[in-house]
Formats: sequence, C-alpha cells, structure tokens
Amino acid sequence: MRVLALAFSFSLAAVAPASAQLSIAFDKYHSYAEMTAFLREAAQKYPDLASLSSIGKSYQGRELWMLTVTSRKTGAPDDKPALYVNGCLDSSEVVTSEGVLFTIKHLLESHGRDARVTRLLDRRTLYIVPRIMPDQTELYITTPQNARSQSAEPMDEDGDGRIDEDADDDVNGDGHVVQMRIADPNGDWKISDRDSRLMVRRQPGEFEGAFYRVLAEGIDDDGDGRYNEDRVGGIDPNRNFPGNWAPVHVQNGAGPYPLYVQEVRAEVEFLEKHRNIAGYLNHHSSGGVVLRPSTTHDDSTIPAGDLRVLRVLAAKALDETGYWLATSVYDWRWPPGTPDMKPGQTWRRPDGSLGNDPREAAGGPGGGFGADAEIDHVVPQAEGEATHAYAAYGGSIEFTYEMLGIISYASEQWRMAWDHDLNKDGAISDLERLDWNDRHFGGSLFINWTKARHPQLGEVEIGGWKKYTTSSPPPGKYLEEESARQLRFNLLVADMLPQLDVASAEATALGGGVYRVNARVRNAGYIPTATEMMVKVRRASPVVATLSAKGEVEFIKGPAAQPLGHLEGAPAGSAGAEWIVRVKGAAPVEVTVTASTPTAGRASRSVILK
Ligand SMILES: [Ca+2]
Ligand SMILES: [Ca+2]
Ligand SMILES: [Ca+2]
Ligand SMILES: [Ca+2]
Ligand SMILES: [Zn+2]
Repeated sequence: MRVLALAFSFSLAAVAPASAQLSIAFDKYHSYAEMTAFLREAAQKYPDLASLSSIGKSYQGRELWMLTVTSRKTGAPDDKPALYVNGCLDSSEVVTSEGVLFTIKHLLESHGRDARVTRLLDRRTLYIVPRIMPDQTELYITTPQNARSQSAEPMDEDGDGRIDEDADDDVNGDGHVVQMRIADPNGDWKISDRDSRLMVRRQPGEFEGAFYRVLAEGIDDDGDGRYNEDRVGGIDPNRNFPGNWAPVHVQNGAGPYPLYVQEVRAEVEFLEKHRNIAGYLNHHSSGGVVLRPSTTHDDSTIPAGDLRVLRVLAAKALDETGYWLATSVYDWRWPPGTPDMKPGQTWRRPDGSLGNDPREAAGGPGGGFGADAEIDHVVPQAEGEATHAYAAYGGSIEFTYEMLGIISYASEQWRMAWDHDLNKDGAISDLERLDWNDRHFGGSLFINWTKARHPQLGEVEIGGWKKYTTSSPPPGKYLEEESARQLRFNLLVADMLPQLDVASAEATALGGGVYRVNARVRNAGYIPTATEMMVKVRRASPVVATLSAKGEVEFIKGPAAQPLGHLEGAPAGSAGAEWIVRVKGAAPVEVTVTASTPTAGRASRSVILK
C-alpha cells in the first residue's frame, strides 16, 4: 500500500518559473498538430537541452518526431549513454504518448532545479519518440473510430478482395462507437441481474429469459454478414520487427515480411546506427504490467547475467510504477489458464508487497532466484480482463534485445479502476468498474443502452464504455497520475544505464624521468557496458582506457590505448589499467586517462608527472 500511496503523491520536486514552463496540460489527449506544437515549443524554449528532428515519415506522410534530450553543454547527444523511449507503437494505446510528453515536460523544466534530472541530462541522452505510428493515433483521437493498433496502409484483412471496406460506424451519431445489443432468442448474452448495464455470458442450460447478440457498433458496409471486419489498415507494427519474425499464418498481423512497415523500418535503422543506446522502453496499455524479453520463448535462452539484470530492473520498475506484475511477454498468462507466478515473474500481493522478488534471492548474478519461488498467490483475472496472452513473433523488444543486445522493456500502462478493488481480492471486476465510474465520474464514462434504429438490423440498443476508460485513462487526474508512473519508469532505466567514471589515476615516480601511472575505471551504472547478448551478436565494444600527455612521453609499458573488456554494473564493475612512461622533455607533465565505450560514454581524469 505504501508504494501505491507514493504513486499518488508524485509532484515536481521544484517548479519551474512561469517563463520556463511548457504550455501543455494533461486534461485532454493531444492531436498530432497539438503534439507537434508542444515539441517545437520544447526545442525552442530549451535549445541547450532539446532538439527536434524526424526519423522518417508515416505511411500518410506525417513526420516521426524525435526529441533528443540531453545537456549540450556537457557533450554531444550521440557521445553519451542513451535511452530510447517511444509511445503509441500500438497506435490506439494513447495514454502512452501522453506519458512521453509528460516526461519531456518534467525533464526540461527540472534540469538545473532538480539534482537527479540535472545529473541525468548532464551525463545521459534520451531519444524520445512520442508517437511512432501517428496516423492511426490521429484517427483514434480525432474521430469516433476505434482505430486499432495497426499501420494505416490499406489491407484486405478478411480476404474478400476488397480493401478496408468495413470500418467502424457511429450508427446513432452520438460521437461514440461502442456496442450494439440485439434481442435474439439464440443470443449468447444476457443482461446481468446485478447491474442492468452489464452484459454477461449465457450459461449452458439457460432457456428462460431475454437473450442478446452483442456486436461492435457499426454497419455491415459490404453485406457479408459481419460488422466492421475490415477497418483502416491491417498490419500490426509490433509484429513486424525482425526479432523472431514469423509469417502471417503463424503470427496474425505480421505483414508480408519484416520491416515492411516504414515506421518500424525508420525506428530500427535509428536504433541500429546508434551504438550509444543501452536501454529501450516501449510503452503500451493496459494492465499495469512491466514486460521484458523474451516474447517468443522461455527464460532458458537468455544468458544468466542478462536475465538477472532484466529481472532486477523489472522489480525496481514495479516499485516505481506501483504496477502488479513483472514478466517476460512469453510467460504472461501463457499457456492459457496458467497463473502468473512462474519462476521468472515477480508479482504484487493483495497487501502490496512483492512476491518472488529477485532482489531478495541469494547467489551471484544469474543465480539464486526461481528455485524457491514462493507459490502463495495467484494473480487473479477479473471478468472482462484478458485471460490469456500469446507468444509474440516480430515484437519490438524481441528485436532490440535479441538482435541489438539492448536491455529492453515494454510497459502495459493503466489498469481501469485500479483504486477501486472493493472486495480486496486483487482483481477489478466489471461491477467494480461500473461503481468506480458512478462514484468518480457520475456514470458519464459508460453510455447507457439506448434504443436506436439500425438500417440493417432494425431495432437495436447501443451502449458501452466510451474511449479513455478501458485502454487509456480519462483525461485529468488519472491521466496525470498514469503519466507520472511512466515518467518514473523512464527515469529508473535512464539512471541505470552504464556510465564510465575514472575513479582514480595515480602516478609513481620510478626515477630517471620514468613514471608508473595506474588508473581504475568504473561502471557507475547498473546495466553492464555490454550485455551478454550484445557480445553474442558481435555488437559489443570493449571499454578502452587511453593515456594522453601534454608533452612528449615514450611508452615503456603500454600501449597508450588499452582495452579493458566489458564492465559489470556497480558495485562490482571496475577494471585497472597501468602504463609506464618516460618523460622526454622536462617534468612536470600532465597526463590524462580517458575511458570510453559507446554504451557507457566517456570520462577522464588527469594527473601530474612531477
Ligand atoms: Ca476486405
Ligand atoms: Ca454511437
Ligand atoms: Ca462486413
Ligand atoms: Ca462498418
Ligand atoms: Zn500494446
């Protein structure tokens, strides 16, 4: 409970003066034009901290904006260890994009005022893409359509030879596309006797009473008997990455081949070119879950050291977000019907504490956890919450981890009515959701079933949850709170990036103008300078320590540049370097030890030979 209370009490540590404040408020969801205006304002008000660029164009021609955030006074963005963050890869999960904008506002307004953010932006870079699939996000935010999480490129999803021929329709013209119920003695649904708004499944052997069919609100535009079955677009970008991609007969939405979706291609090319990226965060909704690799197989294929880092950081992310489960995508509710309490998972118990926390396990990196996982609580699923996930081929974090070796997470932000678990069973039931809506929103989030005339079906009733309820929070308090959770997740991973320091550099005079120089190079971050996967995929560069001199020196024991291998994260990760040099001219001479590797930046320390 303590953790959840923290989530609520989040506030900016130091409020920026009015002149430095960015004019965005989270009392609404922002259109593409509004988002673009905000990003331009951010880059213009904070030229030393932020620059706006585009990594490509969307299918419909929108720029894929990236805001690069770091202090330019302390070094170029590409020379610092970096975190890449995106929102709305699943374009309808719009809470994620607002959280990214919230993060930008916090970072820029806090640099120079908040010690943590100042240190972060002085030494690390964030590449931030608020909306990687902007076309369908725009459709979702600015029209009644539900615009699923797909590329906008037209596609024949139902194989009838016609393209995008049956989209959502606002049948009663109220500005919402929800659900239709149609009285039908053969229907599979009935009205709950506990709340007349709630539709529940008809049970076998139930013959007495009124039964219904339930359909998405719409018109059967092509007369094939199905409603809204071929909406705008069709390829799922989060199944089109090259990481364990599989064809569409294995993986629904995969597209014709990996990288077919141009927005995915733009992101992949950017990631591949930037060797300084050591962390990747891809935000989704919903559920309140921290997701890590793998998306297609169990933990046995992940090197032990990487698994340890992935699991510990995921548990820390549960602390920061207050979410309920940390898991690989593969293990999440998989196989169907199995509980989320597998050895590689960490879960929140109803009392708020964490079960199977890898930080409590004994043993060295990769060891100790899992063997005695406490099997004391099943994370229950409420009626209406999805009851199973599935292996996801071609997912983003499968690519970034397995092919680039980057420590990668996805989130599932927002859990509707998370603070309204009235019977404290750990699940949010549909009745609790409806009660939450009544108490906090005067019932306004649910459209009560009302009669309408349907051109094909005759009399129907239309009702259901509006947008900004189940998948993203209502604007205002809940959106702000959810965005603050995302901010803390982003800050956590950014703080954990590898970071080189030259902890010490000492010179010992050996006589005759000869000196021994000893330096200790340290990884002050938590993530290693190279993951084991980065080594396996041949993308790991060793840490190199280089001795340079302001004056002429001869290397007796060298060479000037010494590879130190890869460094674990703090506290263990350090390595020593030693040089013996002869000063050719007159002492004193200043020498400088510089340590660098793309994922962990550059650091130096000088010492005088005298
Ligand atoms: Ca079609
Ligand atoms: Ca409607
Ligand atoms: Ca149809
Ligand atoms: Ca339709
Ligand atoms: Zn998603």
